[in-house]
Amino acid sequence: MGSLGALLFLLGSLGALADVCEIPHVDSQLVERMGQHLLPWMNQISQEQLNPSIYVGLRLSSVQAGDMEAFYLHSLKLKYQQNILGCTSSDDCKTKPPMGQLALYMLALRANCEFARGHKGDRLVSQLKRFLEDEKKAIGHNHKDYPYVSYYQYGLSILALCVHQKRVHDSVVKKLLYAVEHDQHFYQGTLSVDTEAMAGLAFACLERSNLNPNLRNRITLAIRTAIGKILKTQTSEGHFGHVYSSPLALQFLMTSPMRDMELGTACLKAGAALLAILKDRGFQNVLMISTLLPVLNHKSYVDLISPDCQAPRAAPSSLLGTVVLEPAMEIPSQTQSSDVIRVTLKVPSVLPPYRHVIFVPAGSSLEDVLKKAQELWGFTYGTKATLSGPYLTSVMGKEAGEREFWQLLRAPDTRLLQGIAEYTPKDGETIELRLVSW
Ligand code: B12
Repeated sequence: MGSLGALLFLLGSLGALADVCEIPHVDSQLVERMGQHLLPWMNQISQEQLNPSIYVGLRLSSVQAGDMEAFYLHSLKLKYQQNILGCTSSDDCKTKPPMGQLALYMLALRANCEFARGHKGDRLVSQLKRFLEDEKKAIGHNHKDYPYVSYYQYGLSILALCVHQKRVHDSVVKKLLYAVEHDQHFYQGTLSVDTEAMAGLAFACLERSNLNPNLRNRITLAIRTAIGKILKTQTSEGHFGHVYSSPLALQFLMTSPMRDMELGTACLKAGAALLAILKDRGFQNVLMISTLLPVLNHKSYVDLISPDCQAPRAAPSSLLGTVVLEPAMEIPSQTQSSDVIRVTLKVPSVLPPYRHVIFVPAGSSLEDVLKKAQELWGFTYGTKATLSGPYLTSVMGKEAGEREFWQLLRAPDTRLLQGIAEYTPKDGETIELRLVSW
């Protein structure tokens, strides 16, 4: 081929790339480095730390964790199946893992090419269906009330049942359709990109599986609506919403067979922005990494409808296009220097309001600041373990009530994009903990 031919070929392939949702090529070393972050978590198999999202992320990615994968799935089964079988009445179930986690566990089973079958499978399916019915009732006939838990977990549960080819009633799907059609995934005036993307993934699965044929046209339209809304959130750097909502948004956008220049260009830009962050070692949170890994492998949760069951796992590292993870020689830790920084901690939502200057080593997390304040300056707080890390539940003895939460802000009014374990305040910052409704 002459040089003009080569140029035309290149332009042609770039053109083809830019009208469907694809991201730029990712260097396998970068993917491996990110996968490495999951290994220490896979060694923690205490009930609290087990996270089905890790397993799903790995199985939809080009990295493999060898024998640890099978062992991890086994631990997940022990945890969740014990819970499912032990849960006979809805009262029992209050102390059990949240339904969204059971949904993620179902995704993990499917990622291992298993269907929810038999006594245990049936229990799992009926629990999720019951959860969806309860949520549907909470939303109410006129769609004006809120689900008890969240639309995010509502969408996730429909998705999980769908990849197992389990049909939910049209009335259940209609609530999620209505939410997308009527902008109900907004919070404090901003679209929750993750919630919209999760709904989109559920619809994409339903559309492909044709489980609710009566709603087919409405589902197709809702997918387009969700795509349009997410595209509108793209920032000048390229993220959908912001850096941490881009991975799930991309998973959803990648499911679209639509050929559209705006979509193609937006995805390339979002992918390039994520890669720049990756090169800068930007992702530490295990949930985020496990959501991003499939994207880097051009996959999404919808691929769990028919996962690749032929490809060998945990085989030699020479498998074409795959990387078998080995523990890194040195696990990078948070860089803490001998410099000391000054952070002001402010809690106006309690009486008397709390305000104190705390000195911590540079590089400390917000959690370190809270600990120091608790140790030395009369501050108290409580957390609960979640799949995203420690979630702040109470401050100065005040527990967040139903539909309330302790919001993390940098003064005067910037919402933090990370939780207490990951956010590292800068010298001179004021951090506010504010009790708000959501
Ligand atoms: C719904 C939701 C909320 C709800 C949770 C209440 C509820 N009943 O669901 C509300 C609005 C209260 C909320 C608050 C916050 N959220 Co939020 N939230 C979500 C969302 C959309 C779904 C979570 C979920 O159901 N997961 C599925 C279930 C199965 O997993 P789970 O572990 O059992 O779920 C629990 C935790 O996720 C926890 N949770 C929710 N948000 C956060 C944030 C952090 C940092 C932690 C540790 C836990 C946590 O609430 C869930 C229900 O109990 C996720 C999006 C996502 N991709 O995960 C963002 C997400 C987890 N939230 C995020 C953030 C930043 C926050 C806040 C820190 C915002 C702020 N500035 O205050 C606060 C948490 C502050 C605190 N007190 O510690 C980020 C975390 C990014 C990161 N780097 O890790 C995410 C990923 C959104 C995003 N793309 O930016 N959130």
